[in-house]
Amino acid sequence: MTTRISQSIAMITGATSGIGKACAGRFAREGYDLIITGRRKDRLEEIREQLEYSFPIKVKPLSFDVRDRLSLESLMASLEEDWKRISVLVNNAGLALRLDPVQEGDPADWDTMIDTNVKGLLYLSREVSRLMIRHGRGHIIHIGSIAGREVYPSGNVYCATKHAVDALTRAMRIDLLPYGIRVTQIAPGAVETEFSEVRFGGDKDRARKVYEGYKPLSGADVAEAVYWVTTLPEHANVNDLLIMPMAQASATIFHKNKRP
Ligand code: NDP
Ligand code: 8X3
Repeated sequence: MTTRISQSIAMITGATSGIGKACAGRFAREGYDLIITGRRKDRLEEIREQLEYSFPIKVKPLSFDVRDRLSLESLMASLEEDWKRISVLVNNAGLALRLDPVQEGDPADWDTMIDTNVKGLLYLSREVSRLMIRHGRGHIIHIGSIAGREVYPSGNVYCATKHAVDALTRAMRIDLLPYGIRVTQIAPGAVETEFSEVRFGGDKDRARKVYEGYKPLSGADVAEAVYWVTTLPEHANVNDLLIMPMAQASATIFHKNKRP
């Protein structure tokens, strides 16, 4: 049976948590139907229930690992035609693992970061940009990072993946230019999500310290920027947007005192 859906569909990767989950809520508020992705099926299902209960929209959860190209391709191919009319893709799924100088780094962590943040983004962009070309419209938004502008001590491979996201944003903008597909990068500074907990292998205390003494961005702050770039007139595009907490001046310079 084909589900009847509206014309505006946003596909958001890494929607089970943090920035991606906030983006799902933000686009839902505007009446977008959503394809939400992530590996954690139970969370996707909860988010689907909650958003469909709160807003008059349809939500399709697609659970896959962005590193698994074959599953990703087959899931995308199996989407009903109506769901293939994706107008906004937010390439958000990503992670950092540990903070180690390169000589002490674990190549398995490097593989995970490169495969997720760079190759996963590419695999999905390839599939979705083809659909957007077929439908003659679209907007691809990459979640980059201040780590894609600067490097910081022991950030080596994570920073390299976000520099790659920056390069791919610019390269894809050129490739997709003839098709009227907008390509934007939103590059946040510190955002309080599960990011640091993941980076520090589940160490909640160490993760909490990253955000102590200042007010970090929230997922909702970033989602606001993501949604805003989609609202500009069709002839205008935000190529790149760096969004930081007021208390952060660069990757490593923070003004820390008591959290308001
Ligand atoms: P979270 O850890 O809260 O969310 C990360 C999301 O990515 C989860 O939904 C997770 O879903 C998904 N994900 C991770 N690996 C995979 C995978 N292999 N396959 C599919 N989905 C995956 O962190 P954030 O919300 O902070 O991170 C979102 C993006 O923002 C990342 O790209 C990150 O690099 C970037 N960023 C974060 C900043 C921050 O300070 N927090 C600052 C700048 C950029 P699941 O585990 O269910 O698969
Ligand atoms: C996440 C922010 O500064 O930890 O991209 O790299 S940072």
